Amino acid sequence: MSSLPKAESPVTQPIYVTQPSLPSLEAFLPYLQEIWKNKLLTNGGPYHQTFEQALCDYLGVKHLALFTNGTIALVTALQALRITGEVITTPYSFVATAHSLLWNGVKPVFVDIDAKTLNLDPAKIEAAITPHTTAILPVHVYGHPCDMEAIQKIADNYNLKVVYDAAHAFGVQCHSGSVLNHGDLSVLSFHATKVFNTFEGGAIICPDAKTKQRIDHLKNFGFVDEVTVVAPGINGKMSEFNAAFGLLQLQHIDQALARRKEIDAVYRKQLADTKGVLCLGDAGEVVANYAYFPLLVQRDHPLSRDGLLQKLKDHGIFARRYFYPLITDFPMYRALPSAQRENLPVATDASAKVLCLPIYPALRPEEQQRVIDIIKGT
Ligand code: T4K
Repeated sequence: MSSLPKAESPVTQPIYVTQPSLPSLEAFLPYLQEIWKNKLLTNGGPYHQTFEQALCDYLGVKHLALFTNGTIALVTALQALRITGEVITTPYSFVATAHSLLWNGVKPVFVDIDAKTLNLDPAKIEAAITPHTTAILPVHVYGHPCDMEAIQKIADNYNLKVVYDAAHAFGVQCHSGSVLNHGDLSVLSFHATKVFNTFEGGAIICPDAKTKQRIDHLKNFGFVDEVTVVAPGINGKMSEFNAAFGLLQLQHIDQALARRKEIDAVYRKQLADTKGVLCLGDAGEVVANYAYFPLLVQRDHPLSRDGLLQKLKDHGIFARRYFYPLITDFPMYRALPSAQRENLPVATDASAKVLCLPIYPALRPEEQQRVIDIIKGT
């Protein structure tokens, strides 16, 4: 008996939560030829320089330092500001957020999130501040901006630094322009799964040239010149391959964001009256990036969150539980007093309900409809 599909049954591809947008291979070839010609593969080559400037222009920021990935950028951002002691952060994020604190020998203090945005709740920050607190590390989860005004007010009152994990927030704008201009530093990720990708990559947005210079030294082992090392820096440099790819990707980003917006609108429209599911609203951003589509599966849905996840999987659709487990459930964090579930009821609840649905430019309308039909139980 043959296990091949019958001729009339369509062969369906798996549908992942995301898929990187890629330009045509032919379009990338001239960039590769240039790299081959220059023989400059990394350490701040010509593409690196051009890409930094192009990103500043596109994002509406003054200074930006490219990195090999978002995690090393986060670690370096904290190092650059000489953060020590305790830092207030969210349990509802990718584990790299809290890991960046441990890599700096800093103790994370977890604070619960806001039920509407799933971002760090500013109303709960003050109670967690101790004489050892030096900074706040909030995350613009799913690209929805934090309440940056409230966070900055607290930081100013207590003389704390603010480093935003903006891994999801490429291109997001609030009333005052790019969200990336808030806080002391913001950190982007250009990982393959992000709205804008350079295979792997990341960046720190810096408020001034002096801070950028310090960060540039730190990402190059601490070298200031050939014979001077000023700090125990790391190798966080972006290669010419990734920078060249990023430059090419920038040409297509607006188109990609527009397609994401359409997909987001279809989900919202079709799922609005569906029993047992809630679509997360925006957080007041003026320009969104539709990086993720989080759905909160309620108790009155015929299936549990994990039941729905499995049903989708059975149909070749790979939704993801971003963010389950909570960071505070991982062994290196769970013994901390702030990691206890009683301290984090909103995050615990969201983590049990969330399911991120497929959203990426190449998602075809009929594929999206399949996802919707399964959720609606039709
Ligand atoms: N802060 C926050 C808030 C973050 O979300 C992240 C990263 C960071 C910091 C750290 O930034 P980086 O150091 O990564 O630059 C993914 C990503 O690896 C991670 O970058 C991301 N957050 C996190 C939310 O998601 P996984 O383990 O879920 O990825 P994975 O490999 O299961 O991929 C998900 C789906 O995407 C796959 O099922 C298929 C598709 N995919 C993935 C890759 C890698 C592709 O189609 N092509 C690909 O190349 O962590």
